[in-house]
Amino acid sequence: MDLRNGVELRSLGTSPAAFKEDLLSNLYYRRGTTVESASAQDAYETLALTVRDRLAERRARTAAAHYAANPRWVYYLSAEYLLGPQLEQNLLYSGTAEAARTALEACGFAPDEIAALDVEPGLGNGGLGRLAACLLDSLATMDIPAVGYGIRYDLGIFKQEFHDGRQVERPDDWAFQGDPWEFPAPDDRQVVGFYGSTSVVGGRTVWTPGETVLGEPSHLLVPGYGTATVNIVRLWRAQASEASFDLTRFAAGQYAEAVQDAVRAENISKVLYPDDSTPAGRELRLKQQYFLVSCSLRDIVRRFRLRNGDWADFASKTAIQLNDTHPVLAIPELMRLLVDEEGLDWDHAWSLVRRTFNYTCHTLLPEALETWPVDMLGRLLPRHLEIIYLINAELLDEVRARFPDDLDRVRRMSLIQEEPTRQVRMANLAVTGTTRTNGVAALHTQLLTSTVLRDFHDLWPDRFVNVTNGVSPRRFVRLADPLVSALISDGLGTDRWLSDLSLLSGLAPLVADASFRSRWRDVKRANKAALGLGDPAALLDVMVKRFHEYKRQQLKLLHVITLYHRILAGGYDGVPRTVLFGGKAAPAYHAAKNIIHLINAVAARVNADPATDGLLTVVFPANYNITLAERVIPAADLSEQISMAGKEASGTGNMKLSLNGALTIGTLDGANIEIRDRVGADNFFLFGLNAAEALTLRSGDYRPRDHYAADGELRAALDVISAGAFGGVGQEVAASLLDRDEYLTLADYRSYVDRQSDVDAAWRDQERWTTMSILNTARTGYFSSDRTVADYLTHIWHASPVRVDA
Ligand code: GPK
Repeated sequence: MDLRNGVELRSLGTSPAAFKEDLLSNLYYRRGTTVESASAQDAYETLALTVRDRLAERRARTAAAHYAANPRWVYYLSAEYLLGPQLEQNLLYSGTAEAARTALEACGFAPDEIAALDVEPGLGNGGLGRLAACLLDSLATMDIPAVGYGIRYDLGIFKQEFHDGRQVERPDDWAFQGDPWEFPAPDDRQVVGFYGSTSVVGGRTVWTPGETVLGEPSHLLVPGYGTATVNIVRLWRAQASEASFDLTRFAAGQYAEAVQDAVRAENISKVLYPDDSTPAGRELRLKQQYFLVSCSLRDIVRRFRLRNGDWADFASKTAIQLNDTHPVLAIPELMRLLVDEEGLDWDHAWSLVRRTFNYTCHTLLPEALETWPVDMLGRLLPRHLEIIYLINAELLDEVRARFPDDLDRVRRMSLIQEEPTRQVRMANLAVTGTTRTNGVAALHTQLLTSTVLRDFHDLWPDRFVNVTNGVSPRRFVRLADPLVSALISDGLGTDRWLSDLSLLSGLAPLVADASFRSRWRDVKRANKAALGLGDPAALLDVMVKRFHEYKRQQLKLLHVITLYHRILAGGYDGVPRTVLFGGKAAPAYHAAKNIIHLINAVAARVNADPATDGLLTVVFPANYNITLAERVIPAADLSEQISMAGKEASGTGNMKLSLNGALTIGTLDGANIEIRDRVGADNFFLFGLNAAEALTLRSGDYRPRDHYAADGELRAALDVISAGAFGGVGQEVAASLLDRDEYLTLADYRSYVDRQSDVDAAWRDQERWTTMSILNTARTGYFSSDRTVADYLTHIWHASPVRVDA
């Protein structure tokens, strides 16, 4: 392909010989060492460069094609990305996995040992961050010109360790060896302002910041699968400007003081906030959010100007998706750029802003809707607060015009909460400043529009749409489970399902084929053996996700204790199980950390008791992350999706597990409902209250002790916990369940435990189980993030593919 500057790209070969030649040349010229003296780290970094070069070539073609097309771009703004390990992905997408293995071996390196050095960038907390990564994967696969913007945290999500069963958090210095996948782009650095004051000069408002920080970008390649498109994710790192080093103080021996301003500046991208679904009310977090927004918008404007001259075209060339409220300051920031810096009139600017942005909401927990103290926001970003007030005045005029004499509605919808303290409501700002607001599963969108965002839905019903989440089949089927992927391709006679997951429906007739069923079982068994936790013949019962009381790991634990009691009572008739927990709790979330501690205590007791041998094992590998998810998910037989109905926005682990052939036990919550609709009620273990029933019970006088009194097994389980059989932590957990039980754990206990007996019955008939398992995979092709992206394109982004020549 002829690039813009007339340079013909040479095509790097993907044969083992060509790969080996480049591997050696990179080892000599770029790593500066030799085969004889190379360490494993040298080999890893050289391998990464050799693979990266092959994608970089496609990236250059992609950039040229995009530049020529001047398309509408999709920009994804997200404070979190959980990209997962890069090496295996890039080997697969560049088609060099085999060549690399052969070349490494020929040079005397051990491929598996070297691959193990790949560190995943843990730049997110949980579902929201992984969804962002899956959407980027699908955007590239579908040839959509797109850029993800985020923060390059020095320290990612903490490493979880268990000390005496308690969660201990360790810093995750993920890039301390350097990150071979990253391209720094210092020329594109931006200057970000904070604090200061505003004044009016010649009719225009000017903000004079009191402090400035540099944002330095670097990018990672985001290859599409089965296409030449390679997009990027651009991550910003805070850097102190030269002026913040105080040479005078340094010369005077005041070393700490000399660098204090620089340290403060660089702290902005130092660490990912490890909260999940709860806003951390901290000024540094607000600084992070503005830092991301300010750098990214300036970059977007720079890119727009490369091809366009007229602001009137901005919205037709730019679709910016706000991933939850974290980047919502982009709304006032773009108003500021357009009105104050570019001199557009307010109404024109507002029309462009509203047509550029869209907003995805990921929660229903009222406590998770971000608000910022007016004082803090006004001090940190004085001009933005003024702009928010101006937007609010127009909003409230519209509300009063539509709903005269409804003062309470005006109060509820205002961008400013007055009581008990003055706060800016970021979700209200998000809906007001965008074309579309979407929920992430059908039930979620319905509950959003009827509860937390109801007033906005009354005013602007057309702004709301549902886009059900999805997951990347490349990462979570092909990379995670090569064995089942090969079997699927064999069964379908093609591997095209990897970019058209609806083809999985072709597996359904194969349930009638006894040899296919037996191969399917063998694969599951092999995956369990490879995981190496528990007996591969036992049912692997998996609950992996962040720890949160609404997700109800405590309910699963009550079930485990009940099974243990049944075993101790003798004559146990349940099937052998390995129960696997995985997940982290926010460091400040005391109740969730208690549940982790209690699970570990119960596991220690159960596993040490010879009575449970061959019947029940409880495992809790520490530090659940994408790397571990890719080993656990393909091995799972049973997927636990047991949140209190009406609390889990969607869930995406539920999709990954079902796609890999695990059966679900779950409530009618989030995307569970859509999964059940597709796999069929017979292939899904449903239990518990639905969202309406849960809401009714919660708003009446729910009395958890009535369930305790009425149910002997439940009582026995809670009694041993309260009695301190698993340590003092148990008393706290039991008291919280008996006294409050915010998430109706006790109300759903009996239904859950009884449904687990149906799971046992299904498992005993292995042919039946295998049929159900295959049908789960065959019927969940809908949950590909390719379909999710297609929905965003149709309903929200209205952007088109640009093909890149191979
Ligand atoms: C929702 F609000 C949040 C949050 O702060 N972090 C997060 O991971 C999750 N989420 C939801 O809890 C899931 O139900 C959902 O599937 C996921 O976001 C992606 O939409």
